[in-house]
Amino acid sequence: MTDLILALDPTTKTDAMRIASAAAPHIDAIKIGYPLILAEGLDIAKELKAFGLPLIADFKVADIPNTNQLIAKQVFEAGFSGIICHGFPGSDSVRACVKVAHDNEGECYVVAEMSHPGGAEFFQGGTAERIARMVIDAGADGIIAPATRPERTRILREIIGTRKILSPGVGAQGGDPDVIAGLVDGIIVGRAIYESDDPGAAAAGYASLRGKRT
Ligand code: 3DU
Repeated sequence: MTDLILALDPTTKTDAMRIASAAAPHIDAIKIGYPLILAEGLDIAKELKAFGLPLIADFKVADIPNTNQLIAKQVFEAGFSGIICHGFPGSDSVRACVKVAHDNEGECYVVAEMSHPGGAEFFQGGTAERIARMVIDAGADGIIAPATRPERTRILREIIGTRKILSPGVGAQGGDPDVIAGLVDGIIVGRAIYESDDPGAAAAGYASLRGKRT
């Protein structure tokens, strides 16, 4: 199954709720991060829970293990079902997030390689592959890998096996959903949905891709 995950990055509660409401019937999860949380506070998570969808906290947590676990506890207490952390701080930092996630029956995803052009500067050259291997050892639920570079995501799939891959970069960043959907477990789409005049129709436009991965 390939899920459609809405990256809900508008910075007002009014916009976030309007867009989430329109898109909800056509998506499988909502991902929020700093733009919305810094504008509206963590409590927005409780309101978004009303749509009955998994809620992923994209904080790209990247600190020492103790700070990571303090952050992760706040995330799951706020009602999230998943957290995204960075892998480069090391396996102990990742394990801290994984433990809190699993203690709360949630999931932890680790950024292996980023989707923007600069994402190729440091994550390539073997780093993303090492992070993906570490993710398996650390017991995390999956990785974040780029829709903008499907050839890289294909390599990471070979390493990660049946763990999940969630893939941002479709739409505004130029990633082709038809190419990536068959490779990953979830495509993450932000601006192509939330900047649309009709976010419901924009989300519905991805219907044929949901479930593409067998
Ligand atoms: O480019 P979009 O508007 O579709 O948004 C993509 C979302 O995914 C956005 O929230 C961004 O912070 C997140 N993301 C990436 O774009 C790339 C990554 O490597 C990791 C997360």
